[in-house]
Amino acid sequence: MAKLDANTPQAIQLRDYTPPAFLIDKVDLTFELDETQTRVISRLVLHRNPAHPDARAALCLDGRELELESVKLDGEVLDGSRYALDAESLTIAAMPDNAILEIVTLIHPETNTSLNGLYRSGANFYSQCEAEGFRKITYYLDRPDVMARFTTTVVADKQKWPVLLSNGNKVGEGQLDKSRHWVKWVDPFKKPAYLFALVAGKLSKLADKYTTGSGREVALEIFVEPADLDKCDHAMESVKKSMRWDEQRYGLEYDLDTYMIVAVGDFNMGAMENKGLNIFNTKYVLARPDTATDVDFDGIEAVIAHEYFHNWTGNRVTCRDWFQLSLKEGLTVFRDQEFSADMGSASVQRIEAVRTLRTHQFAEDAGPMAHPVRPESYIEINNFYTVTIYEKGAEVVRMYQTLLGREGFRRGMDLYFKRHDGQAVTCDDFRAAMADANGYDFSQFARWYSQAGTPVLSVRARYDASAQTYTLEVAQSCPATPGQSEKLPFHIPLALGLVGPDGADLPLQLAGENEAQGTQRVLSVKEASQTFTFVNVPVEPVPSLLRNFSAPVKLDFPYSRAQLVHLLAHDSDAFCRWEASQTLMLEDLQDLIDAARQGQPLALKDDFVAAMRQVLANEALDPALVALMLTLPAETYLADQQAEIDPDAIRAGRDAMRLGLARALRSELKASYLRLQDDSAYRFEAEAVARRSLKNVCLGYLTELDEPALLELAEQQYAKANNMTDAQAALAGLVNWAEGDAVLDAFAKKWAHEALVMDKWFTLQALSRRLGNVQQIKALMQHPAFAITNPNKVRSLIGAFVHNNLAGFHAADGSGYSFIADTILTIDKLNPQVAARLAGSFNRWKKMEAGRRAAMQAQLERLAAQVGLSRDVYEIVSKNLQ
Ligand code: B3K
Ligand code: ZN
Repeated sequence: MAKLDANTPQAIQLRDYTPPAFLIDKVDLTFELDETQTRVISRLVLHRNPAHPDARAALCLDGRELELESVKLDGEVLDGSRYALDAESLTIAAMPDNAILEIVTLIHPETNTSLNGLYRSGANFYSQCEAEGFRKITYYLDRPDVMARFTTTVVADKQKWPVLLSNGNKVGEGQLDKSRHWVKWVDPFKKPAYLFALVAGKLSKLADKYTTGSGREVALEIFVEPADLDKCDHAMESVKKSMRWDEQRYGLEYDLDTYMIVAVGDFNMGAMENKGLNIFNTKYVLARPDTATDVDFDGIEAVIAHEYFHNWTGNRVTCRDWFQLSLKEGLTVFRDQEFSADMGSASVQRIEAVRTLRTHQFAEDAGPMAHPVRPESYIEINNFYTVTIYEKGAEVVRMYQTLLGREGFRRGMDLYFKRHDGQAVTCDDFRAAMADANGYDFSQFARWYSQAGTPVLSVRARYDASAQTYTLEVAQSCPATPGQSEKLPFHIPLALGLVGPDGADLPLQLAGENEAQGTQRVLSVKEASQTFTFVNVPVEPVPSLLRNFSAPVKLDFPYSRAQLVHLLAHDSDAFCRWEASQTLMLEDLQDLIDAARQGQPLALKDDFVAAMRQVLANEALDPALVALMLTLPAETYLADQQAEIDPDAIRAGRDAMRLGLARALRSELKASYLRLQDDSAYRFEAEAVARRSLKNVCLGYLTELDEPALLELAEQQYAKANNMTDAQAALAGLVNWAEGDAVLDAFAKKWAHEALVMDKWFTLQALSRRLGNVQQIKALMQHPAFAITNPNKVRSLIGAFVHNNLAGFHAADGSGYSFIADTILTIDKLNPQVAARLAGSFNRWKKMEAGRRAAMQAQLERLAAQVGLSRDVYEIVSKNLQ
């Protein structure tokens, strides 16, 4: 492991938070853009912060990779003796209480491969400042609790960069000399530097309008490369739906005259909520039926909504410090989930969110990077844009709503905005608003923010036929996580119903209540163990627990198979119905995995096959729900259920279940597949999406069977598909067979010039049983469509392989590990954020069987010994080795 020396990156601690020594009222920026260098002139109006403990503190501005040209304090040029400069800061010791500081720096966006700060993509300029990218543009107090009013003037060659954009409203433009023009932007809202944005280039625009509830007209503009202008309609519709929804649900209106979205192909994440000028990965803007799948259309709608919703939850009210990241991210994910639930099927949306949480966040919470929703320390903040901050954070916000009801939650939101508009605040401030608006005690609830790990909720039931009582004994515990060995009880909302023998919910009356109150209740579980007794229960029910997944916990209840089959058939809660199918499936999968490990024959159980047959035959069910019930958990999720991971046994067990179901249900699958055919034009509507999803799940099973006639079904579907959903699904079934090669070639020829479609082509191969191996991945990295500098390409090929192809990545010869370590080292030099995400592929190493564990450890130690590792990769590697 790396030695601790002066160069070892140090952790930042929440407990060290101090208010800034200075506050900035106004920022005037001028950018002179050019091919070989960009000059940034910054004029700051600042004053001493009375809240800072030291009234004579120095001004210490953040800055990295900047060339300083000059500093002027109140009009006077400072010579080098008046300030101190190092690799990360510019410090002025002798500062008046009020000052105007003018700083000129030179930067080099053209060589900036980190895609953080100002950078070039193609011939255009784009920026990304969250979390700490603004310090790569100019010296500044680059922290979210410093909120200032920004004015930005951009000067550039008019031919090369005709479109010049920044935050806020455009207030002027003109010609500077023969070749150069300028545009000036004013953002009337104060904001932290992480929300600053600048875009310059040759871009085409899709324009539209939106009238807010109060009658103000907002110009909507989406900027893309000219070739992509025909793929923006869905994004534009999504913007309008989001605006309408936020007005109706939360009474929140947009606040500037223009709302702009820019799409760029080189981008580190999904999108960024810069004030008035959102910058998006092309993946979350561009869609045409023939280039994008239903999943893509859905993702675009959700991410557009997410970034738009940030305008209030993130921008108008922002975070005091980066430990509070979930204040804006958890809340905004919750808001986009609720929006998506209203746009399509709420239960399908909920099940998908739970699946993501379990597959990715539960894994994170059980590994070396486990951290609370409000972390206590970090080395590199970019490593903390995690499923815990986002998805578990959203579950925490959802629990307020589950406990308070929708109206109570809205009262809390209203108070939050009333108190904190224009401020940088903490998760505790949000919790206080929820509590105060409702007179509700959320003090114990605070532990959801401070304790990491996934709680286990154990429930045991007792029916007393003579007393007609049904008693639930509920106990909770939470495993140790790094730095937290002991956990205190959480405040857990447990939503439940009791399902009678006829399948109907029974009325619920708790002991001590005069009469029954509804058929579904939310119990507040607060103790380590607690008992709830229902009275007047005439028959023994089957408990339907954790309805709609009311808390991010693991439920432990000793259901019999017959009880699960009963819930699967009758539960009025769609989530619990799906959950029953998953529990049955998981039990049998585990048996298959164990059998595979012991070299025993792999056979499915009859009652399980019968239950799946009934699900498939039930035409009254939403086809999307049927599709979800027939979908197996991911290999990685299965891995996380094992005491020790044997990737080959998991692959063998999971494949056996797919093949077994395909064989047993061959005729039903084929009949459903044929019944769900739809030759009409593509529409992105819940019903059509649901039918396609079930149809393609059926095709997936059918192509497990190595029968020419069934593979032909997939070939025909590919040939006549009028949309990418069907084309991709057909190809996914074919890539596991030699028949797939011709189709893969045809696909690559057809889509060579559509970057996002080629990403799908890479992923299909990375996940294929037949092609997903190191040798093939290395060969694909030489393909002309691949680029190691492009995050989408790295994610779709290498990321898909190491994160989602368990058996391929963990090949017994260790080739996956040396390959990924080499790749991390190469990419770390270019883009540390992307490299660190790949390093996460080591997070399961301690749970692997001995041979792989040793091979992974060797590669981790090799990485740790490297000189000049970024702090991003260093943090992941060192925490893995702890
Ligand atoms: N707030 C951005 C994420 C920034 C990531 C910085 N490494 C996107 C979002 O959550 O909306
Ligand atoms: Zn966000």
